[in-house]
Amino acid sequence: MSKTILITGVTGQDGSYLAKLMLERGDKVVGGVRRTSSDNTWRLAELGVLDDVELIDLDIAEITNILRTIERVKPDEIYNLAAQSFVRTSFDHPIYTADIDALGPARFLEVVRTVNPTIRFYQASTSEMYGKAAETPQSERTPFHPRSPYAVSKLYAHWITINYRESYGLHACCGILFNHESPLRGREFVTRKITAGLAQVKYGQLKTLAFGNLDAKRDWGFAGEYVDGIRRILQAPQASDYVLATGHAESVRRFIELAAPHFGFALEWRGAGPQEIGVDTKSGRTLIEIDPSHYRPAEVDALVGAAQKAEHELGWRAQVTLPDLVAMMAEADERRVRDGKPLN
Ligand code: NAP
Ligand code: G4F
Repeated sequence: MSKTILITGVTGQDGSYLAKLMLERGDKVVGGVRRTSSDNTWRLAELGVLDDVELIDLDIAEITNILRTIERVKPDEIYNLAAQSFVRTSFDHPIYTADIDALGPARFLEVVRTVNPTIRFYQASTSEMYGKAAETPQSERTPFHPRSPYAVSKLYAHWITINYRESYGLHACCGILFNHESPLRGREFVTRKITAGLAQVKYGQLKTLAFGNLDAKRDWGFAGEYVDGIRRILQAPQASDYVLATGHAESVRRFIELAAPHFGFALEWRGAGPQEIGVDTKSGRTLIEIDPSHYRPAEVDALVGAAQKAEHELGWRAQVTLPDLVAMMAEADERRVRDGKPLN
């Protein structure tokens, strides 16, 4: 039976892929968009679903906006993907980040409890909550040690979601998702910064790229298949929380090494620390530099997830490997730059 799905953050990477998936399944998709002065629906357009999603004005900072939206839309399921999602920015805007990332979900839960407690609610939790990780790999049972205002805010959201489930019986679930990327990833995140940046260097639009900590390790998967995991989490008969991850981690350095050949570069690292550079040995040009302003006040050194619970209970497993993901992103950015299309 067709359902009505409300997705917050529908203009983001995951929101766009999830909207497409739900539409393909025959559901009605209502997407929340916050008021901005420029159009940011390019991801929905690139996936070919812009005309099929009902876009509504929804800022999760505003509880009356949430209340009226839920009363009017009458969703069967809510996927709360909206967030100030950039970890580095959260150090400069900790209070704002808490307002959106911690209190935003709390506002939703309070409205759901009041208006219609049968609505299913999904909260976008994050592997960043493990931070200075107590064990490797990280599962649903691993203790949390958040290392940024973003992660601290998301940890509040995680526990308030569980609290409303335990206190009021809401069907409220958290997906603890490890990093997932795609050609639709925002350009401030390191993977897309690498593929879009190398494309621009290749076509002479940029001279060099500057990065922070090249040795941080992340468990990178493909967003297009993680949204199916998100959907499955909310369909399980018993509300619970699940890790979604590939189970493999690589460094930022390795991601750059995998991407460089797609643009015809033969990369070699020279020097160490903030003086380290990445050189294209074919041309002798410096492609990569270190800019310490990209270092974080507190770093998350390495994350790798154990998604066995999702595999056993939901039948979900990550399939796309890191080399395939890098190739997909590199090809998309090469095409955009070569054809003079916006990188967004
Ligand atoms: P994203 O591309 O940054 O998208 C975030 C979305 O939230 C955008 O649509 C943004 O709108 C919207 N938003 C921000 N503030 C809002 C507000 N006050 N009211 C309403 N909407 C607002 O993030 P993503 O990668 O798709 O991630 C989706 C969710 O999963 C986020 O909650 C993120 O923290 C979480 N998460 C992501 C990952 C990952 O690796 N991608 C991993 C774990 C968890 P604009 O378009 O106007 O900016
Ligand atoms: O790509 P990032 O900015 O992603 P980060 O911090 O892991 O956060 C992303 O994944 C989380 C899931 O674990 C989400 F919850 C969150 O919303 C977001 O989607 O940085 C990855 C790593 C970091 O260790 C960072 O220090 O890359 C390192 N890095 C090195 N140089 C850089 C850069 N990150 C960025 N963004 N830019 C750099 O120049």
